[in-house]
Amino acid sequence: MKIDRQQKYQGLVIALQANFYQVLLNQLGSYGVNELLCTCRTRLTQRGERICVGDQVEVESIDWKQRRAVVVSIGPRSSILKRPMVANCTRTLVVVTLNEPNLNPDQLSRFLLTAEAADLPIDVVFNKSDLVTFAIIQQWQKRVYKWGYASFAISSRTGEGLHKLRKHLKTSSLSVICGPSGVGKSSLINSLIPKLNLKVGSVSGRLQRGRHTTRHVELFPIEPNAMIADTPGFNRPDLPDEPQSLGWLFPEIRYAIIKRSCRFRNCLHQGDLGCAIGIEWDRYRFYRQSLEELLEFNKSNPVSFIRNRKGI
Ligand SMILES: Nc1nc2c(ncn2[C@@H]2O[C@H](COP(=O)(O)OP(=O)(O)O)[C@@H](O)[C@H]2O)c(=O)[nH]1
Ligand SMILES: [Mg+2]
Ligand SMILES: [Zn+2]
Repeated sequence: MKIDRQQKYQGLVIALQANFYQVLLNQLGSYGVNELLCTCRTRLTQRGERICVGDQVEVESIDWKQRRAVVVSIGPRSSILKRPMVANCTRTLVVVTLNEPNLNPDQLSRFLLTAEAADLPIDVVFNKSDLVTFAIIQQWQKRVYKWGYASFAISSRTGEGLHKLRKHLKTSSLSVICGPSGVGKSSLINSLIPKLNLKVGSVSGRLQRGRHTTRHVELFPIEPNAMIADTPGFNRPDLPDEPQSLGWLFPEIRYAIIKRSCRFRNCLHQGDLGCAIGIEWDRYRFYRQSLEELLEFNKSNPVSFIRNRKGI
């Protein structure tokens, strides 16, 4: 089989596994092929470039019969979400449940911080609405609204609330679904794209932690120009690197500072005199705890602190 070495195609990385990249071509190739399994030109990895799901890439050395090719360059990125690692996402949905598993507000906040660090629009999704009363959901929706987030109450089992969510997602080119395991992320994608039939796991045992069924990040189309990313669940996202910039990841702090700034520019918002934020807000305890964790970590890892400060 002759391989055309010159022909170049552009596409979107929709999945990666080990050293292979699944690339969805922006236009159909020979024999109607639209997906290629690719390796990556060694020069790219030598330069330290890392291909992520969501990257726009250029491929060549295409073997249309075997559906294989080689990635030769990566396009510029508009955003990067660190964990799950996804490039060019335009929205994050943090999915949680109030029951099976129970909601842990601090865990939800850690997911929100990761999404904030990527500077993306964020929504909270309360799944499994079939398992709790409307009043309880409403209470939580009001609470996260005060934190600064819009939310959706849905059930991927009964279909409740899905229509509104689908409409919302169609306006975004790449939405990433993240959240703890077992909350129904894969089930949600299955209900949004019924022909998909992704594997779902059941919530296991007394600990009510989900079994990790989804092992890789993968993109699926809701519409031709609106992709959605299923991601493996993980239960404790890392905090961002810098204590100084932690506050900026809380909408409550951002909004307060826009109205009136703190007396000192390097204020860490711990309720000191001259701080414009104060301590009378719902997530203050979580904020303080996260700040202390970061300060403690940086004290015991001075090298990583220096590295973080340089943005390496
Ligand atoms: N009652 C109820 N169960 C759900 C709903 N969505 C998902 N589940 C169940 O929750 C479990 C975990 O689902 P899965 O999609 O694998 O969660 P993931 O780990 O977040 O991807 C499975 O047993 C699903 O059947 C829902 O809306 N209501
Ligand atoms: Mg899953
Ligand atoms: Zn302050």
